[in-house]
Amino acid sequence: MKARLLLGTLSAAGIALSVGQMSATAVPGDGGTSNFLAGPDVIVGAIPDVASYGSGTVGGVAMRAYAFGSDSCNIGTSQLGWFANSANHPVIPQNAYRIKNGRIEQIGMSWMKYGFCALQQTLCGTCTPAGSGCPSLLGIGCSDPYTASLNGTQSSLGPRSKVNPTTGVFPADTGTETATWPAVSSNGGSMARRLQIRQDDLNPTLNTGAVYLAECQYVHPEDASNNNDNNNASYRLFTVNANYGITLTGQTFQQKPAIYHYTTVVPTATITAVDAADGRYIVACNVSNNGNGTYRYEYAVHNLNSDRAGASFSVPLPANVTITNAGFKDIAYHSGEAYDGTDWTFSASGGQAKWQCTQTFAQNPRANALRWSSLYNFWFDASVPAATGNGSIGHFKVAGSTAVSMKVPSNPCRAGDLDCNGIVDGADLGGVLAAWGNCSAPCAADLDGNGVVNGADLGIQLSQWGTGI
Ligand SMILES: [Ca+2]
Ligand SMILES: [Ca+2]
Ligand SMILES: [Ca+2]
Ligand SMILES: [Ca+2]
Repeated sequence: MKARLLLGTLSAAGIALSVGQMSATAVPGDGGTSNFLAGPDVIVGAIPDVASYGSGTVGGVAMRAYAFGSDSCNIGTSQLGWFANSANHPVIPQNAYRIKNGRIEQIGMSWMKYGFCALQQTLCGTCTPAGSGCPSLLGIGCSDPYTASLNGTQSSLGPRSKVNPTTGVFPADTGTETATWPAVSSNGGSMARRLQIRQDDLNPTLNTGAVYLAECQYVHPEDASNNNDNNNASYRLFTVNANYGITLTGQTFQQKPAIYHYTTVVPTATITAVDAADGRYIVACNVSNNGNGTYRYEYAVHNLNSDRAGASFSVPLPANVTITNAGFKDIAYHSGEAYDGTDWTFSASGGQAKWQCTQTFAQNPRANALRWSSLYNFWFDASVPAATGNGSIGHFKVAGSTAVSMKVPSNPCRAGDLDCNGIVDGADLGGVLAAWGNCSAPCAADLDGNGVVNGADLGIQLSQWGTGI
């Protein structure tokens, strides 16, 4: 279990400024999610460039492969290990997301780049070098660049399943270890291990108005053991041209994953960071009026670094709320990463709408859990507008769940609807008339709560007559 010291948005921004992150391609800020900076603390300072590896067919689907560069910084107070072919260096996954039609979804993921030695540069301000050349430590305040071509080098990309994202522990990438990884040649060729995105998810004619986001994350055992691992993802916007060329645009948003950009594009959305016992989830939610008596509920759940992972997502559901058009979207692992991809099932009963992984950890440790550095979508239409309530992320590797404050369907039972069926009608009127006169609490018909059922209560009820809302 981790104890985390959370800083407010203002103080976190102040720290970012103090370490000089106002460079040309970097802006400070983490939405208040960063930790105290004692010990080594690696972040992604910038996502400077992109490499393209053409197209291929994976599982019968036209796919494109890319890699993003990543400049990391040690903004902590001690040096960070960067020993090649050991268990003490960063591992670096990349992701791509798209915000379109009110939804943010993950459209791509890569394997993890295994780090090796660190240059001692100054992207994030004053650097105290850990040595000359490319030593096996990243000095305090120093930065280390990995170009896109390095992050796209297939031989130094390993499976995500090899790391515990909570502790940052992974096996050393010795020759013996890397020989166990699924081979490039039989798992996608030039597409293998790299950031794969479906061609249709990028095609400009199919994605008018889409906003695209590149994300890089560093995982490191020393950063994690010092509880500095909630600021390890950064993102940057990109555009796509008709030839599937990618251009990075604007500044790198440091120390927060791409899901934080959702509210920029969808201003009515809310974002909530919640810490499970072993790691952090970020939940985005937006509710919009469909204009036909129903409301669209959109949820995106991002697992930043929980090894226990998510096995279900549930939303409380008051009686008499009608749910339609429920949906789910995950992201496919690839290149021989041995995770199942079966979509979660949906049910609406027993007071909750719930999506659930089809297998438990005991049944299949490789089942389709919501694992670290990935984002799944959940949505439905409901017959009522939103209220604030608690959703729940059920855990995969252990029992239990984590509550999330978010928008949920409101209770349709309003004043005068004595039988709470969503409509005020003669049945409810009968209830008020039957209770006419003195009425001691609890008395459902005493709508203004003054101890007597009379014309005032009747007036309230008549004002609510019909289906309301
Ligand atoms: Ca960190
Ligand atoms: Ca799936
Ligand atoms: Ca009623
Ligand atoms: Ca009354």
